[in-house]
Amino acid sequence: MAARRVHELGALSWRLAGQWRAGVAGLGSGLAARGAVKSCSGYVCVQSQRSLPFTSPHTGLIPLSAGWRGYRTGWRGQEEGMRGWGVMVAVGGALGVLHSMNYVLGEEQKTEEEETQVPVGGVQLTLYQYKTCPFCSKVRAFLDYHQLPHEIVEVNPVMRKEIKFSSYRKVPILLANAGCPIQLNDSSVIISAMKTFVISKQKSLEEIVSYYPALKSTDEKGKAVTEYQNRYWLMLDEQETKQLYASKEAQMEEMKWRRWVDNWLVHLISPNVYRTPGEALASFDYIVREGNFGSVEGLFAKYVGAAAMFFIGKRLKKRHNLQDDVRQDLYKAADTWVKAVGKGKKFLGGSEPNLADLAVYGVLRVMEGLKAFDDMMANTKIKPWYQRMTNAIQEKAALH
Ligand SMILES: N[C@@H](CCC(=O)N[C@@H](CS)C(=O)NCC(=O)O)C(=O)O
Repeated sequence: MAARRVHELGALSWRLAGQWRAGVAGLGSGLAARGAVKSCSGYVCVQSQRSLPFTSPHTGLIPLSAGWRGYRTGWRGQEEGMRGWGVMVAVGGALGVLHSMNYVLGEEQKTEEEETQVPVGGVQLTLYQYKTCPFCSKVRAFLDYHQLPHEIVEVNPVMRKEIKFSSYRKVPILLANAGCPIQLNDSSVIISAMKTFVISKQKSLEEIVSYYPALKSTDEKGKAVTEYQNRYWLMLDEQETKQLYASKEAQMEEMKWRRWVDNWLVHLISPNVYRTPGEALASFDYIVREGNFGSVEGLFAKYVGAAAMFFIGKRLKKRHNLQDDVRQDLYKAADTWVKAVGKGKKFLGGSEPNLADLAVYGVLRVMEGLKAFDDMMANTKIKPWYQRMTNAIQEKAALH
C-alpha cells in the first residue's frame, strides 16, 4: 500500500500513477471515494461520474452571467494558495519591520480592493492542482495570462482528499462557482471552455461545458479511456472567431500545437527529469518542496519516489519511442516549437501569446530549476521566446 502511494506522489509522475495502479490492482479502490459537493440548493451540481459533467440536466444551476469580461481581476487566489508556505514569515523576515508594516498595510488595501473585484456573474474559480504537474501548470498559465482570479488548492497526492468530492480522480480540476459549482475536468477542456466563456457574449458556462462531453471507451488492452470531444475547439460564433483569429490558418495552427503539447511535449518531461538517479532525486526534492505532503510522507516520497521514477522514466522512454539520449528529443521539440513560432514573430499568436504559446510554456515551466531545464535553455533556441512568455505573464500580473 505504502509503495503504491509513493508511486502516486510525483506530480511529474502523472503517467506513472496509472502504471503503478495496474500493477497493484485493487489496492487503491478505497481512495477513489465517490463524493458530492453541496450546492446552494443542497443538490449535487458537481459531476460525480468519471465523465465530464453536464450531459445530464442539473438542478439548481445558476446560469453564469456573460458579464465576466467586465470585472476587475486580482491575485487573491495565488496569494491564498501560497498561504500555507508562510509567505508572511518569509516577507517579514527578509525585509525587516518597516517593510513588513508596509506589506501588512498593502495587504489591507488589497483586501478592500478585492472586495470590489467580485465578478459580475459571481463566478469564483478554484483550481485543484499539483503545482509541479504540467497539465496544472498549463491551466495556471492560462488563468494568469487571462487575469482570471482563482483560488488554488494544492492536492495531497497520496490521499487526494481535497478532491474527494469528485469521482474524476485526476488534477487539474477547475470548480467554477456561481452559487452552484460547475466542475471542469481535463486541462485542455478547462482552457477551451474558459476561453470561450471569456469571449462569448451569449453563452453561460454551463452551456459551454456541455459542448465538451466525455466519451468513454476501452483501448486494445481493455483499459478504460476517456476522451473529450471538441477538446481543442472554442465554441465561438463566426464574428467572435474573426475577432480572435487573424485567419482560419491561425486558428488551425493554434489547435495543432495544443494537440502537439498534449500528445508529445508532455511525454518528454518525465524521462528527462528522472533521467539519472541524481536528477530523479532532485526532481522529487522539488516536488516534495512544492507539493502538499506531510513531513514523513514527504521524506518517504523523496527517496522511494525518486528511485521508482528513475525506472519508470526508462519505461516511458520506450513507450513513447524516445531516443536513447532523451535530451535530444527535448532539444528537438524546443527547436521545433521555435521554428513554428517563426522568425519575425514574438509568439505563435503574433504580438500576443495564444493558447498554444501558453500550453507550451505551462508544460516546460515545470522543469524550471532542474537540470533538464537548464540544458534545454543552453542547447536550444527557445530562451528568447521563453523569456518573452515569462514577461508577458508577469506584465499581466503587474497590472493588478
Ligand atoms: N488529460 C488530463 C491529464 C491529467 C493528469 O494525468 N493528471 C495527473 C497529474 S499530472 C493525475 O492527476 N494523475 C493521477 C492519477 O492518474 O491518478 C489533463 O490534461 O488534465
